[in-house]
Amino acid sequence: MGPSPTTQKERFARGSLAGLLAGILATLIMLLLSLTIGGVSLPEALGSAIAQFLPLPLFDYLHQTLGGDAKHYLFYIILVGQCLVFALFGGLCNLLIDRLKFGQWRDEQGDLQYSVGLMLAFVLWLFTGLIFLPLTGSGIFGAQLSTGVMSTMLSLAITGIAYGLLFIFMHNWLTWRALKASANADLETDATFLDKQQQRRAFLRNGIVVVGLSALGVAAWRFIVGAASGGSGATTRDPQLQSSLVDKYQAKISPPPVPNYGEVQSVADLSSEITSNDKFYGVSKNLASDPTVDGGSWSLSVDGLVAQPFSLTYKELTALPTHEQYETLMCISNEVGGEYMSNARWEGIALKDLLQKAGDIKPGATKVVLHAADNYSDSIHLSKALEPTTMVAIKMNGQTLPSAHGYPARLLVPGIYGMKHVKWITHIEIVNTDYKGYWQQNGWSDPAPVKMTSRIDTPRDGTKVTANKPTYIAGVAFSGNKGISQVEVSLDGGKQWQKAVLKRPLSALTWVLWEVPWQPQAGNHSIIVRAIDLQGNVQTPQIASPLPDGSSGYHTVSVNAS
Ligand SMILES: Nc1nc2c(c(=O)[nH]1)N[C@H]1C(S)=C(S)[C@@H](COP(=O)(O)O)O[C@H]1N2
Ligand SMILES: [Mo]
Repeated sequence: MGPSPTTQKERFARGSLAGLLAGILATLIMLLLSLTIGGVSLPEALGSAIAQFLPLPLFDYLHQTLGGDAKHYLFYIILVGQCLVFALFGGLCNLLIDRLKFGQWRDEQGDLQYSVGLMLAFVLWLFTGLIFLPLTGSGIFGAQLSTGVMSTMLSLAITGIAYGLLFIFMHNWLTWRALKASANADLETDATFLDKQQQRRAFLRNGIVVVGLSALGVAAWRFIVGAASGGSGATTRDPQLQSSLVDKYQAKISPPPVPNYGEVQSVADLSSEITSNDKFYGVSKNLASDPTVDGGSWSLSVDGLVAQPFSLTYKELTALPTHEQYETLMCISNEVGGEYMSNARWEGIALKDLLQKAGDIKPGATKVVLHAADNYSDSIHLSKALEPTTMVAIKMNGQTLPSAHGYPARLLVPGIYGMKHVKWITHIEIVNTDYKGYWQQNGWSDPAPVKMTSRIDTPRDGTKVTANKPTYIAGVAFSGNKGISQVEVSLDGGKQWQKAVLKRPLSALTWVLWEVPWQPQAGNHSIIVRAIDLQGNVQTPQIASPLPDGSSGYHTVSVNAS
């Protein structure tokens, strides 16, 4: 046995370990570049492709078990996968490099030349740009991404070169360590030398096992923690109760109930009527990082089937007349009783005013498409676009629209799920086709009207309350742009319903806070809530999961009073 790795296995193992270490560092560099100068993020590109092509039932299952965190797990798994691919590249490189006859790649000690690293970088660069990215639907060198071809090429080159050079460094360092170890071993007996060899191999194997297991462990831990905290979104769990609710269901009450407006006591855990910007729920398709748009160079173009296409700078947009409105947003993937619902005071320009600036709309136009800086898009019907409450918002609760919520501008389209409230808008296009947006290509509803929902904020599910002490059952109810006329609570499995007091809502487009005083007797209690809109439509007890057009069913919490 010589000092440098001689067997194929040893070469592959050393190359893989060097590749893994270099790959972890290169991956960090890639993420850093993507966060700072807007370089390409390969895990992001692959993750989007996977999310797009995942069969719907599997997507729905993952969404239900993992909730909104699903995309983060996907991202972590892909990150680990990327590091393993880097390891594989390193192993193969170390195995195959000596077969290239047109050069001297190694010195007598077994060290690799740095030119090998640059070659490796070039091969990886071509592979990702010409094969990997096109396969994920991102185009040659990310031509389809908002990142742009130039930054993609550049950031891939930096990442690749960093990987290549680090790989050589790690490889040679591992060789040097092995040399040192075998030099020591030469002084000892053959038996101990063999031991050392075995130890080294065991060390390699253990290293890989440890990395793999810790990744799995982190994923499992997050899974458990996520599942435990996601327990608020529960409908009735008792099938008998559920079928009796469905049997007794009366879809419409006419005339509609007169709202019982009054004073709602502030109790712990009841949502505040206006959600502060930092507490407002956030959802986006982007796995790792949302776009940060520079307002100075940003512009918004309005074109398509209009007489006079135009575009506006941020300054020009914000100089237009604005109006204010309160509106609650809810994500279409919100479970019954879920947290993806918030309320804010928005300020912006009516979309119809912007469209008017573009002159006559050409005959045949049917839809308005909103394109965004993160390659997201969605469409609304022209009639919806012309409603006075459909706006391009630039402020949220009196502040400039925060980056996470769509700076410089986002769409608000009341009555429709959050999905169509396109953030980071760059381009508004009037079309005569039945355009399908990002989520519609995944099977989610296109009209996507908000389904009426009500949520018990307090008491929380599975908690203990004090028996015989006066308290409140309270929460929120929301029905898009249809308003709420009544909220009812049942403590006896839906036989009797008690009317809640409603806080007069801030607008016709927001949720309503509701409350029922309660003095629980000792024992277990199951609390069910339902709402009725201003037209007399009663919330449906039929249980539906979010895919494809929003969840339904009655939110139910169980508590023990003692
Ligand atoms: N550009 C862009 N806009 C987007 C999304 C996105 O991924 N990209 N996600 C949509 C979804 S699914 C929802 S629920 C809302 C959430 O808005 P918020 O994060 O301000 O609450 O934004 C919508 N607008
Ligand atoms: Mo959403």
